[in-house]
Parts: sequence; C-alpha cells; structure tokens
Amino acid sequence: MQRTLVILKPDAMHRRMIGRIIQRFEDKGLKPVAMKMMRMTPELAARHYGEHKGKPFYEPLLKFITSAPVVVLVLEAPAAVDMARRMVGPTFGAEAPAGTIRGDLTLSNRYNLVHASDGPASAEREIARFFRHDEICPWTPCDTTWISEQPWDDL
Ligand code: 3AN
Repeated sequence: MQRTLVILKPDAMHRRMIGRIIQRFEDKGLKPVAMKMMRMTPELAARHYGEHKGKPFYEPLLKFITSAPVVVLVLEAPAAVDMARRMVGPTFGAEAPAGTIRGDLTLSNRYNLVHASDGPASAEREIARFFRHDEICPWTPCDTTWISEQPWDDL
C-alpha cells in the first residue's frame, strides 16, 4: 500500500468541481484516509512550491494557490502515487489526454485543478506537511477485495 497527497486547487473550488474530482478517485478505488479544507498561507505555499522559486510563474502560482480555500486529501492504494499522477494527467490542460482529470476538465496551464505528489518521497514529505499523524484515519472499505485484489482462484 502507498499513500499520496492530492490538493484540489482554488480553480476546482470556484468551478464547483470538488465533488466530481473526488468522485473520480473514489470510483477508481483510491481510498481517502485524510481530507480537509483549508486556506494555504503564503509560507505553506512557498514551502510546497519551493522547487519552482525563481521561475516566471512562481509568484503568480503562490498568489493563485493562496487566493481561495483548497481541499487536501491523502489517498491510499497499491502504487497510489503513480496512479494518481496518471489520473490527473500532464501539467498543461490543453495537452493533457482525454480521460485524465486535466484533459477532461481544463484548458489552462496555471489553473489545472489538481496537485498530486510526483514520487513516493515527495508524497511522504507532502503528507507530513499538510497532516498531523492523528489526522490520518486508516480504515478498510468493505469492497477492497473486489477493487484492488485479484484472488479469482478463491471464488
Ligand atoms: P504538476 O502539478 O503537473 O506536477 P509542476 O509541479 O511542474 O506541475 O508545477 C506546479 C504548478 O505550477 C502546476 N500545477 C501549475 O499550476 C504551475 N505551472 C507549472 N508550469 C507552469 C507554466 N509554464 N506556466 C504557468 N504555470 C505553471
């Protein structure tokens, strides 16, 4: 099992797409183990996007991500990091393939609805950045076998 961090960004809030986007992860079988709505502070945003400091889009990106609340989730599944990235799609909405969240729901580069951790190490770092340990709620959905296992021989 692996965990990843997903952020539904201010454009998802303004466009009333929170439910629809969470639904896609739920439908696939990525299990939410933590979720909250918050307003990112400039300090938190700077830490989260630190790798982009100095790039032309850095300041507008901080302004955007702090401009409205976001919804932050931890999703759990086998290979969750890669799975969530593939479901979100490439950075630029206009180039993202149909079937991905960005490919289906946006044309924008900057306003691309969702963040998903880009590797297992960053997922761990980002989860700890946004959630205290006691805010993570491990649980086992009753359909786990049907969604994520392949024990066909047992039927
Ligand atoms: P991703 O979210 O696909 O991993 P990153 O980490 O390269 O993309 O970029 C973080 C965020 O910065 C993007 N989600 C997007 O909002 C913004 N961004 C990245 N590249 C650009 C760009 N060339 N112009 C405007 N905004 C950008």
